[in-house]
Amino acid sequence: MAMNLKNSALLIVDVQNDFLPGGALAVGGGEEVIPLINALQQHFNFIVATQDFHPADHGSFAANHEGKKVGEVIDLNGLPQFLWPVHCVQGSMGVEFHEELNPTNWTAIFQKGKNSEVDSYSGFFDNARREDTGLGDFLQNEGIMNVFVTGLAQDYCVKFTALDSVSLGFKTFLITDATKAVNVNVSDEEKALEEMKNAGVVLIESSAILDHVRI
Ligand code: VGL
Ligand code: ZN
Repeated sequence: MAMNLKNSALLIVDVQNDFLPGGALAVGGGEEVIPLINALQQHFNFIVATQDFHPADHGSFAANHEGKKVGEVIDLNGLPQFLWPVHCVQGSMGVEFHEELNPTNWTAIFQKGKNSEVDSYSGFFDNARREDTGLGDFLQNEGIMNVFVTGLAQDYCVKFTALDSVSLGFKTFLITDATKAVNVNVSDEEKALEEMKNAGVVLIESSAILDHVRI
């Protein structure tokens, strides 16, 4: 019998083909989070997914800046922008959620990165904090107080989603084994953990939820 965590939401960040092995921006070991996230879903009655959802002309793609390569940093409308390979383009296979990820109990999907002029790592706001996806109000209106973050990539979209979640007043948990980092630099994962911890994100392992089956 599954325990349902009251006033709690499971947030599944960007578990999309392009962030998984064979994808355009594959996160090493990314596929390992899928069975864990599916198991975790049994313990939540409120589940929300985010989806990186770029137009083909998105400003975060190196290919859209003449002479620029993946890994270079440019100024994109006033913000430093790390340049990525073309990924999660609307209408492509890469933008789709992995077929083994179970979407049957999702309450909503929040798409981000739709504005070509600004990147959007967090599921709540774009990187300039100008536009809001509506996720924060949605969770608040549903009486959610605790947010459990999982998915890809730990050092980008997961981190910024967790930090924004804290800043909006949600008690925020990172389920550390249900996320994987890109690690553009070797220590990015460690740094991201520190940053989240320092901001007030509580780090837990999936076993804390999965082994607690009393109702
Ligand atoms: C992501 C880089 C670019 C992510 C999205 O989902 O972590 N990373 N776009
Ligand atoms: Zn992206």
